[in-house]
Amino acid sequence: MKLKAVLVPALAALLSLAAAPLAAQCPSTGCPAQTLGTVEVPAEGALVSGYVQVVGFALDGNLVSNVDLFVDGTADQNRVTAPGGANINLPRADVIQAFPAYAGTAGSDPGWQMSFRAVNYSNGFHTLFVRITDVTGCCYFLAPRTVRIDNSRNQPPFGWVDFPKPEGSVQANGVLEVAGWALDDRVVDHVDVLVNKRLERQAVTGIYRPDVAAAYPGAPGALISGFVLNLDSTRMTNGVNVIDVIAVDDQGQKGLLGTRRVQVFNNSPNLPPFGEVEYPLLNSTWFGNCNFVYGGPSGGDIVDPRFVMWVSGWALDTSVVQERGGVSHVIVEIDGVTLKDSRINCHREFALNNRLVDCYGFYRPDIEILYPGFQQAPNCGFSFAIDVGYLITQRSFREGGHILQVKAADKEDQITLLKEIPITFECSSASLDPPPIAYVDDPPNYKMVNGVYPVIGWALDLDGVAEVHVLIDGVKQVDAVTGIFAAEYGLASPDVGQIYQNYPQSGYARWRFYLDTTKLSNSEHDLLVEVVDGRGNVRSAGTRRFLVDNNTLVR
Ligand SMILES: [Ca+2]
Ligand SMILES: [Ca+2]
Ligand SMILES: [Ca+2]
Repeated sequence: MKLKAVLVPALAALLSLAAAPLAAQCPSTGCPAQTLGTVEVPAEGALVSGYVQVVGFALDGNLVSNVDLFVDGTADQNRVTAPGGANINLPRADVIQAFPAYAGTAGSDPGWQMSFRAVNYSNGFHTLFVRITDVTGCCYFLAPRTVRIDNSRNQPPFGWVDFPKPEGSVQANGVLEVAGWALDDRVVDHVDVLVNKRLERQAVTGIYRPDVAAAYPGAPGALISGFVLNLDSTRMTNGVNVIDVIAVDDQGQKGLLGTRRVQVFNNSPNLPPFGEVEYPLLNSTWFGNCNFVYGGPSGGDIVDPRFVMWVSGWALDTSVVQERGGVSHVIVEIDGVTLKDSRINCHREFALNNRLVDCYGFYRPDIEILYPGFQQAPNCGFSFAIDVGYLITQRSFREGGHILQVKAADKEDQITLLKEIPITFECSSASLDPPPIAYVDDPPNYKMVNGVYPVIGWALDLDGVAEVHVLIDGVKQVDAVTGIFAAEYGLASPDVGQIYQNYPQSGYARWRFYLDTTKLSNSEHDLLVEVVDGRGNVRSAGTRRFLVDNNTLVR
């Protein structure tokens, strides 16, 4: 916590720093008499280059609406922040602890953060002025800060380690996620993750970070500045392990992004599997042909191959006793009744061109990238084919609501419920409107999103897809880029086309929707995909849960 270190002296000097009355353009009457705040970073007289982070806090009791940075003067032409350029209203529990009178006021999240490019200024001393404006229009400047710019320096890469959080302990399933972002004045070449001062691996870089892009508007790489690496913590010793994350630029210049001391506590002899059910979405409708004459070509449970519904995802396992770990099988249940067990049901399905179905162990190189070194990666995918017409006509499941459960078991028979998915069964022949099927590729389930986020997915309907709508918590959303209440539809989807060959548009079923998450609260939300089909039927095609956090730059 870089900020905590500078805060103590800053607070001591604070009362003498507050509110220099420079603000000619702000109203002077009816404004709070007392204002507090300071520029915490950079320090007075600091030598800076590249992207210069400017960080601090401000309190006047009202909600802050704008924080602006000026260099070498307070006139409009000295202003360097773009409108909305500063990240504001960041929680700062440490500040409120020091000034408890402001707890519960509208301005009780007093942190702010922004940046400017040193290369826009000459070498030598420059003065930074920070103007705080609150929602009532009152404004004031914080005490100015002098820095020395040296543009001949190659700035070391900088950034932040979001996970593990400071003072964190590792989850019981043995996965230690290391994630954050890194930027450089030139280019970040790679990000090294060290465990106990020894290089463990390079992280996967290029992860989408619109929040970082918002805070560094002049940095071309900021939008894809994220990195992630998942480590198998069972390979670490129990007790405190030190994680260092170091970014390296193209000149070999290194920057320490953060150090985390994590308590690894894998005391159970065997840890249960973990993973994700990627398909279907929550609250999907599964439909089948209930008029088909039973007795499919293979005599199996796929009767009408045009109406196959899929359950897919991945599962991995860790184990303290290495040789006994590993996922043994994956089980699909409806309402607690076992439907499929990959150990028993994995087979080549004649009705689906001899495709392997109901199996665990599919190749998932994308998961191996995120979980390198885990046993069974990359062969950790599962996929089950389900014919709802068969279930309704032959297995006595009723039309209507059911609960789908997907479980993974390891070789020691430790079983994890990966996910529970409410699902509706329907006979497509009973209604003249076969329901749409859809998916959200990004964000994945429970991902933290922020800024203007491009939501990507696909949608199909046997009647054709006319429009795809995105609803958040039941409210239809407008695309932040196009201004239209519908997603852009018709992008290439060769992967979908392969699986759903009998659907119209299946090779061009992908959609994209720019969701402005800054208008949503920082909490959990439901993203519902609604499809208008070629005959004008409007139906929901499933829900994705995700988390909005537009304050992820909080230090
Ligand atoms: Ca550099
Ligand atoms: Ca295990
Ligand atoms: Ca339809």
